[in-house]
Amino acid sequence: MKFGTVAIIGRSNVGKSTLLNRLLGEKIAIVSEKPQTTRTRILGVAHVQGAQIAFLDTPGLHKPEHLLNRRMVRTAVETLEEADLLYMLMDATSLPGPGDLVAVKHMKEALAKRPRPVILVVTKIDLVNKIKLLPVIESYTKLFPWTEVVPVSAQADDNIDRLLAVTVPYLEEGDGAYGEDVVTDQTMRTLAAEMIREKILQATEQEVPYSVAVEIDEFVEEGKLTRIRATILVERETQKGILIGKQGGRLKSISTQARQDMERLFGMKVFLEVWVKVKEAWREDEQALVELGY
Ligand SMILES: Nc1nc2c(ncn2[C@@H]2O[C@H](COP(=O)(O)OP(=O)(O)OP(=O)(O)O)[C@@H](O)[C@H]2O)c(=O)[nH]1
Ligand SMILES: [Mg+2]
Repeated sequence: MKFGTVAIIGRSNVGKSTLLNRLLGEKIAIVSEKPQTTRTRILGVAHVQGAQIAFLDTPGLHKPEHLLNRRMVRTAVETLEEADLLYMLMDATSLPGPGDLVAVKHMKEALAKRPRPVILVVTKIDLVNKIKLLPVIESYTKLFPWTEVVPVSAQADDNIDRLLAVTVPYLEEGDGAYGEDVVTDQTMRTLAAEMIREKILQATEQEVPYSVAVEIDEFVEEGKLTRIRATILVERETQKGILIGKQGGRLKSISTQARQDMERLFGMKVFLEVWVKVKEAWREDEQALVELGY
C-alpha cells in the first residue's frame, strides 16, 4: 500500500478544482469561470489500486487585495509547504503569464525549505488543437526542471488515468491515513453553502461574486427531508439588490439551482430558504472571516 498528500496548486482559474473533482469522480469543490472561486483548502481522498492519495485543492495563488485574499494565499502556501508531492497546474490555452510566475515563485520558496517532486499538469488541452499544444507545453516546461509533465483535460477526462499512474511511484510505502469510505473533509453544511455560492458566481458579474459569502443558519435532517436556512452576505445594499433581482427572480433561480444540486449530492429532498444580508467590508473583518471558515 502507498500513501501520500498531493497539493494541487497554481494561479486562479487554471482548473484546480475541476481536476480535483475528476480525480475523485465526485464533485466536492465548486467551479466557476471567475477567478478566486476556491477560498479554502479542500481535501479529497482518492482510493486507487494499491494506493490512497490525499489531494488538497487550494485557492489560486494571486496578488491579494483584501484580508480574505491574504488568508486565501496563505492557505495555499501552507498547503504547498506541507504536501508530500506537488501538482503545479498551468493552462494550455495561454502562454506563461505573470500569474504563473508568481505561482512558481511561491513554489520555489517552499521547495527551498523542503525539496519534493513537482508534476507540471498542463490543463484544458481539449481547448487547444494538437499543433498549437506542443509549443505551449514547451514554454511551460522551460520555467522549472519539473519531475514530470502531464497534459490533461479534466473536463473531457483526458489523460487523468495517466496522471494517477505517474503519481503513484512518488508516494511513500504506508497505510492510508483515511478510512476506505472517506472522500472529503467537507461537511454537508459547508458543501451546501458552497453550492449556493457557486450558483451566485455563475449568475453575477463584476464585484458581486467576490463580495459574497454564504452562512448556513440551520441544517436539520427530518426523515427524508433536509431543512436548510442560509444567509448570503454581501458588502453593499446595491449588491443585495442585484442578487435579489427583479421581483426576487435572480435569488429564486439561484436558490432553485442550488437546491437541485444539494438533492443530487445528499440523495434526499431539500427545503431551502435563502436570505440576503449586508455586512459591510466583511472581507476585511478578521472575526467574520474566521466565523465563515476562511
Ligand atoms: N474546457 C475546459 N475547461 C476547463 C477545464 N478545467 C477547468 N475548466 C474551466 O475553467 C474554469 C476554472 O475552473 P476551476 O476548476 O474553478 O479553476 P480553479 O483553478 O479551481 O480556480 P480558482 O479556485 O478560482 O483558483 C471553469 O470555467 C472550468 O469549467 C478543462 O479541462 N477543459
Ligand atoms: Mg478552485
